[in-house]
Amino acid sequence: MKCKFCNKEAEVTIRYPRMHLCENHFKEYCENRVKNVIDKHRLIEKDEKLLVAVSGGKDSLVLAYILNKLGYEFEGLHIDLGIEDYSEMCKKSSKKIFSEIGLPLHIVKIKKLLGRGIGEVKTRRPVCSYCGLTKRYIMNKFAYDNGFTAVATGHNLDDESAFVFSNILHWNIDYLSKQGPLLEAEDKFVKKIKPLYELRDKEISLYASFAKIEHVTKKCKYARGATSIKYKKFLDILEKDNPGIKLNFIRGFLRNRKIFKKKDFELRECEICRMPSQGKRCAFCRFWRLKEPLMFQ
Ligand code: Q46
Ligand code: ZN
Ligand code: ZN
Repeated sequence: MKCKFCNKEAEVTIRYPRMHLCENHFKEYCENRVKNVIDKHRLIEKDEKLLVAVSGGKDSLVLAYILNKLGYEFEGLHIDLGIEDYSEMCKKSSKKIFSEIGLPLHIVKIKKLLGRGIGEVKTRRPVCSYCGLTKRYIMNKFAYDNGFTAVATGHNLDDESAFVFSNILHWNIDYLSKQGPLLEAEDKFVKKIKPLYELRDKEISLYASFAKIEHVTKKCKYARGATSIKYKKFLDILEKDNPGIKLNFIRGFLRNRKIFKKKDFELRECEICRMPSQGKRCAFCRFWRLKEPLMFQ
């Protein structure tokens, strides 16, 4: 089978939109998809001071690689979660890609900052729940303290369709109203963007292997049993018989998202860190029992 755009043998078949592509045209197709999402949703403004959060996994490293290829200027942030050799591998892959693209990478070490790594806190709360809280808080606070105007993350089509699907299933309207490739800045919350919003998991893996992007394939030991995996598997079954269903689901959701609009919470300032909070102290300062704010300047 020949590539749709040149005479070379096709290496990849995309089922929706259906086409056969050679390696180079497949990479170009992925890069164009990212560019289209950025332009369509106006994710990156002209003078944006952009921070790209990288975990060491394929998604965020492909994101950094493609944004650099598309000519965007940015700096990276890697959060070292302190999960034994897994975190060491993640840090190594993140450093490698940033040294290859020649852009600065900041590394924040949770253990050094908070005394314990993820998984070392005695709590009834599931590890992934406080890991997520910690990552979201640090990404935003680091960006805010250092004058970044946007934070990009590597969430892809499979992550986002599973997230929307599970939240519709449970009618978590609060989560749905603000879900999408762009979350505008508000108060001390820096703008969040997801340029890989329309790229599939498999496409990103293939891109990483064609572009020879070394990334961590080992799963974090706490990932087992995450409910999002079940929803992803279910959507994969649907996609198999109905190519394009995830993309159409997520695009339809964005067109109709306003029906989930809920009144915003009144936010006040956390008495410890002065970041927006629903209560006297924000969830992050409460969980880590902080007496002083974390500062990243
Ligand atoms: S790193 Fe953290 Fe994930 Fe590990 S502890 Fe859970 S949330 S699984 S993306
Ligand atoms: Zn080709
Ligand atoms: Zn706080």
